[in-house]
Amino acid sequence: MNKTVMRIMMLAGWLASANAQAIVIDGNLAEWGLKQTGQASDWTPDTAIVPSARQYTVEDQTGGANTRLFPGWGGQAYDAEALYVSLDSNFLYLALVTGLSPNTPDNPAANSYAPGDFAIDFGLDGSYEFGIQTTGPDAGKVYQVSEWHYGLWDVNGDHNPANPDLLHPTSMKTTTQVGIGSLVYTDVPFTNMGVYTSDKHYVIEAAIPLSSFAGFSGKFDVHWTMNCANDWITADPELNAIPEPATLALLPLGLLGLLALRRRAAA
Ligand SMILES: [Ca+2]
Ligand SMILES: [Ca+2]
Ligand SMILES: [Ca+2]
Ligand SMILES: [Ca+2]
Repeated sequence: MNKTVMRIMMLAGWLASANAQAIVIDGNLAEWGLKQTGQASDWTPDTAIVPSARQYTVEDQTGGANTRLFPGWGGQAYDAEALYVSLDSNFLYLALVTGLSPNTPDNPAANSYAPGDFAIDFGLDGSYEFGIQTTGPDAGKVYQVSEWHYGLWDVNGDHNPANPDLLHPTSMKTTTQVGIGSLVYTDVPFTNMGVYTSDKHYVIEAAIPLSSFAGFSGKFDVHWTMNCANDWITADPELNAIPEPATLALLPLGLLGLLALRRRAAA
């Protein structure tokens, strides 16, 4: 093996390892730096994984069904508690902690609402172009979304299902699938995260290929709520450059071209 080939292989290996964060999609958030010690600091992520404060939000609340979360009620059972976003050159990683069990029935007549989907707004302009399914057999699939379902509350936070706040989409209505990631929504709760030590928490952890968002780049907003939109949570990654798939595809060709030139020069 000549030196040029060796160098290119080393470069390829470095590129691969630079992409490989230690995030495993298993519903355990220890590698994000999150803890279960009964302290407020349990919610603070590792800055190596979540480098910017804009990439995560913590809104841990507590209380029974009559506790207001804003805009709606529901207490811990409907609490959207924390959302964390991490990116490398190939994947968008999401970690959500919530009091909402994935098995919560969707039965508005009984005042029960199932989890919604992740919604992604490129350009931070209030239009959510993409969604990630969080429950059921299609969990982890990524869709371009032309219509969303919405919750029970209007822009003033008043109960008004006929005129819901469009900035807080709940689940996807009309879609075209554009990608598939991996997603785990744990159904066995844990306790002792944060200061409300007996409250039960569930986790959604996901890895979504950036190729799903072909043609879109720039700043974006990740949003999640449940089907009533009683409590919602967002994070706004600062990263400006979601690489265009074309750029990624050209990279190996560029390396091959370099190799060919070197060979010709050596001959
Ligand atoms: Ca994990
Ligand atoms: Ca909350
Ligand atoms: Ca909570
Ligand atoms: Ca948008």
